[in-house]
Amino acid sequence: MANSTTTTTTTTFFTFLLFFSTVANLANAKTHFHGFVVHETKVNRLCKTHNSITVNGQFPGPTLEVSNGDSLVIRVVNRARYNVTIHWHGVRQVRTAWADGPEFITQCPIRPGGSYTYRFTISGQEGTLWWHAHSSWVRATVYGAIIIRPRKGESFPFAKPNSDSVILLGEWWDANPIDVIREATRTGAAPNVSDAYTINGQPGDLYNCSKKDTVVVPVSSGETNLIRVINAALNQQLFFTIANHKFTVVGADASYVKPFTTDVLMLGPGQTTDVLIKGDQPPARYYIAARAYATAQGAPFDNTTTTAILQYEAINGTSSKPIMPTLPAFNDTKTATAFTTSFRSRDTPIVPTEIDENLFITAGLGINQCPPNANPKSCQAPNGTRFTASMNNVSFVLPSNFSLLQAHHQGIPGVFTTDFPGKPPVTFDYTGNVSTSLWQPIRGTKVYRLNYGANVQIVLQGTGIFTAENHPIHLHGYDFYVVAEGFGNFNPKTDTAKFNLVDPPQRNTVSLPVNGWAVIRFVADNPGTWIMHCHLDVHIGWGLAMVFVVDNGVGNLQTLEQPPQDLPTC
Ligand SMILES: *[C@@H]1O[C@H](CO)[C@@H](O)[C@H](O)[C@H]1NC(C)=O
Ligand SMILES: *[C@@H]1O[C@H](CO)[C@@H](O)[C@H](O)[C@H]1NC(C)=O
Ligand SMILES: *[C@@H]1O[C@H](CO)[C@@H](O)[C@H](O)[C@H]1NC(C)=O
Ligand SMILES: *[C@@H]1O[C@H](CO)[C@@H](O)[C@H](O)[C@H]1NC(C)=O
Ligand SMILES: *[C@@H]1O[C@H](CO)[C@@H](O)[C@H](O)[C@H]1NC(C)=O
Ligand SMILES: *[C@@H]1O[C@H](CO)[C@@H](O)[C@H](O)[C@H]1NC(C)=O
Ligand SMILES: *[C@@H]1O[C@H](CO)[C@@H](O)[C@H](O)[C@H]1NC(C)=O
Ligand SMILES: *[C@@H]1O[C@H](CO)[C@@H](O)[C@H](O)[C@H]1NC(C)=O
Ligand SMILES: *[C@@H]1O[C@H](CO)[C@@H](O)[C@H](O)[C@H]1NC(C)=O
Ligand SMILES: *[C@@H]1O[C@H](CO)[C@@H](O)[C@H](O)[C@H]1NC(C)=O
Ligand SMILES: [Cu+2]
Repeated sequence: MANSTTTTTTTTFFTFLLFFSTVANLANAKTHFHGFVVHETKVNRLCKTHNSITVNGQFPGPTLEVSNGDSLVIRVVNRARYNVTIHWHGVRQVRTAWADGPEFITQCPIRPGGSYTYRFTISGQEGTLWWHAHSSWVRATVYGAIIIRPRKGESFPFAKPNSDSVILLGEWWDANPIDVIREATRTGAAPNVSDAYTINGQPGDLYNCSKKDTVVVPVSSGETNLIRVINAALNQQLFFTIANHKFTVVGADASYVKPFTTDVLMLGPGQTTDVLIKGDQPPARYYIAARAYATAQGAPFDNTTTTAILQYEAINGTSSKPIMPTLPAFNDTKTATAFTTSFRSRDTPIVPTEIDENLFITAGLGINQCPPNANPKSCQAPNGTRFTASMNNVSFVLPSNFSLLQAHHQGIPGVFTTDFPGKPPVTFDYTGNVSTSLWQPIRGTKVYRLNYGANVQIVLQGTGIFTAENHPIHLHGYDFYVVAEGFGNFNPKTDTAKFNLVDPPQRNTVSLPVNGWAVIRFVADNPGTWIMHCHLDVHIGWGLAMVFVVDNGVGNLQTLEQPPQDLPTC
């Protein structure tokens, strides 16, 4: 199946690197060159063969292994029939917003037959990130892991594990995922749910025709494995567990955390969690399993379970039946919350305290009424409507003639407006029974402008419009501190006292609790146009997004680089 093609090996250019910094150990930093050819490949899953879009014929795509401080040069050639861009999820892209990837935000799509070379440097991040297509639903099969190890001569802030493995959780449709989203765009209804979840591209034992391909993760008695878990699913938060084994969580979203132990992880799409597991159980075969954490009341979801097998070295063959773990109930918000509130930054970071921009942003679904003369086929959400979603009542619309970054950089008018509201236009009981008169947002390509270096706080407030739901909110270009989260409506009088300004975790994707709120802080020290969106692709398509335009600061080091020569045009 996987006819992997050339990925160019690592090369070092000392002279090139001298540009970046004068830090002595940078002489160890490397530049990694890769070629990503996006094309159709036959992939057989659930007893059927599909022509899936892949990178280099691999599904999941190639793993990028780098060290903190390294640079990457990745030439992407699009030989597929869809527009494609690649996003390096969680990579800060300091001054290199042109390489971030979301279509129509930082670049126009790479059209079929086109190519684009992404150039960026990893700085100050260690752990696990990932890359994925950021165009329509192409990322259903176009994704892979990014492993960032400590710089040469530096070490993990924990005993060196004996082995290191990646678990990419994905979602599989027994259909062309692009057809699935196009159908939903046409009808206005929710897209079909997936038919399987996957671990490293394989559904596992519990699905038809999957047994012989089930992923096996080896473990040796007494040894410690570092497992890098990534939720690459399109639309579903997932619980993750291994029978009879405990996890020690050591990192998330490429930042280290104070180690804590747990039996189960919950990851929203976009999030990564690095865990240590010990081979401390009787040699046997144990299921690794993931299934949905589903919070939208009454909404259909894929309720299947994906598995892989943790197999002790001492066990021969595949005869013994693996031991199955118990997974939390699909609606076990208590377990999800216990997990998400256990994170503490490993070190004592400098959390911004003097806030320059105090924003309050609601996030939730909505309903668009159809005009009386509309074709009923295009209004198949409940009661002849169309689904939508918004932040502060603005349903985000992508531009089509220029990327926002180009428009911003070149001063092209008419592509966006800078009137994204810093607070909800109407105050209401966000998590109560919201009057249907408030359900229909406006549409717009509205951005919020930030001065370079501004200290930003955002209260993200979920709404109960149509149905409350947990939303994984992802910010491009930044890691932010999650200083607090809670249920109900955020109350500044009582909730501010609960902020953790001592050791809050740094993340790029926060799990916004169902019918609740989360407060994040960051320093706007990276110029560019940065989208903040729900990482459930069904919601981003409905407009659950907004964009920050961060201005340049003073001098070169605070200024966006010039656009690359080969930047695609629209
Ligand atoms: C979505 O599901 C419906 C009902 O099962 C099916 O008829 C339709 O073909 C599916 N759509 C796609 C694009 O697979
Ligand atoms: C497996 O195949 C059988 C027979 O075709 C079918 O009845 C069953 O629903 C399938 N199970 C799954 C999980 O798809
Ligand atoms: C999944 O949903 C189907 C129907 O939608 C139901 O028949 C089945 O029992 C559910 N499975 C689990 C594990 O809840
Ligand atoms: C596994 O196989 C090896 C070689 O075939 C054999 O020496 C060993 O005893 C086997 N171990 C178990 C636990 O069956
Ligand atoms: C979770 O779902 C079960 C049924 O599947 C239901 O009995 C229970 O009340 C639900 N719990 C919550 C917190 O919604
Ligand atoms: C649909 O209309 C019915 C009858 O007017 C109403 O009871 C129900 O709440 C509506 N549902 C939605 C989702 O608007
Ligand atoms: C770009 O598209 C927008 C929206 O369609 C339009 O208003 C604007 O004039 C266009 N800008 C240029 C320079 O073509
Ligand atoms: C929500 O409010 C509407 C209108 O006031 C009312 O008809 C409906 O019964 C309420 N629903 C709930 C669950 O309280
Ligand atoms: C959103 O804006 C529309 C149009 O002005 C309005 O009808 C609706 O009530 C607003 N909803 C909220 C939640 O602000
Ligand atoms: C592909 O991108 C171009 C802009 O670069 C756009 O005009 C076109 O509509 C896109 N195609 C699809 C199928 O979205
Ligand atoms: Cu969402």
